[in-house]
Amino acid sequence: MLVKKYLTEDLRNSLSGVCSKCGFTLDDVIRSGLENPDSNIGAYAGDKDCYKKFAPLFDPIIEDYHGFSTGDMHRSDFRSLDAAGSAELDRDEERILSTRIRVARNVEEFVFPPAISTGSRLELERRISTMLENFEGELKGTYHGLQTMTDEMQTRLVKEHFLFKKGDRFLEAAGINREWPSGRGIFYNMNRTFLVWVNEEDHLRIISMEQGGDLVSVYERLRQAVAWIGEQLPFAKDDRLGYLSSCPTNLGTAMRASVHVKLATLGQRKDFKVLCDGLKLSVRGIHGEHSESEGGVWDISNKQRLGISEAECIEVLAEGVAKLLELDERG
Ligand code: ADP
Ligand code: CIR
Repeated sequence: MLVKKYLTEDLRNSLSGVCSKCGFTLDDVIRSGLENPDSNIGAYAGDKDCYKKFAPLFDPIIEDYHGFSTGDMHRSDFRSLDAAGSAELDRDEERILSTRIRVARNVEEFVFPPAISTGSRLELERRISTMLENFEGELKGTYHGLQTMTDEMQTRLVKEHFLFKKGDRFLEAAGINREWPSGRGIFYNMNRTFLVWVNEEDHLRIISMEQGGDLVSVYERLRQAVAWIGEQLPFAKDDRLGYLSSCPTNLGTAMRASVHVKLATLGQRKDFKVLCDGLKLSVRGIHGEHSESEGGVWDISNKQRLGISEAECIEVLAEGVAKLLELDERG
């Protein structure tokens, strides 16, 4: 756990008594790690100010996870992708089953989910859902609040990879699940290729996904939707750290581009995760974070989100997955 690695006794003493603008203390920041000793990171920010006030803890964590040091500046470059460029993936749908790209966003004028009040969460839900329901064309869709959704529908949406799961213990300990399910929900278009999670780990998780391995198509849909949403709801952003998220792993581009890929042979190797780490890729199971693989299918995504551009996140994924497929074939 990175909190354990970097929170020395001296640092703990120097940060005790420190409080962010929203009232977050060191105990609040590290509660998830304390309650879940198997955490990878163990820290969450209650607001933008946490990344400043608790920088002596966040900075080494950020450097360890993203390879981004205190002298570095993040530059977003959510430019269009060239279909003939290095973002092309194998189109064999037997191997690349589906592609999903999401970005996390928080709205500038509200504190982050670990610290948000009940009233503000509801106000935000109202503003976001009203805004989303103005989408036209391919992105046109409907907002479904969790509170009025049947259990059957919720279970089905989770199983089909569209909706977040209930009761994540890491988020629970961070205070993110308070008053669940009030103020949470999901927006999606008719084809379920464009989705927005509202008030889960971040105010917004903006998602584009589809079957197969067409990274460019998924990326372009997301790029347009994010630009449109950002015009209406200014996002929390920092000159050095880029877009700000509750969890330090999502800073910068806040982008996780993933494929569900079948690696029947390679996935069984003991050094599979180490090999992926070397390719700057993260490995998750078939139902997302903290889940297992099924039938040799893995969720492979870019690990680094900060200090590289959006386009580079996609290139890292495309190159890494091509390498994994090649190694899998060799057996
Ligand atoms: P996040 O990506 O927002 O960090 P998770 O790892 O929990 O969150 O994943 C959320 C959901 O998205 C899960 O149901 C997961 O299976 C699904 N998912 C992720 N990548 C893909 C993909 N490439 N194809 C289909 N579903 C995916
Ligand atoms: C943890 O610390 O493990 C959780 N809070 C999730 C952190 C982000 N996910 C990850 O590194 N795989």
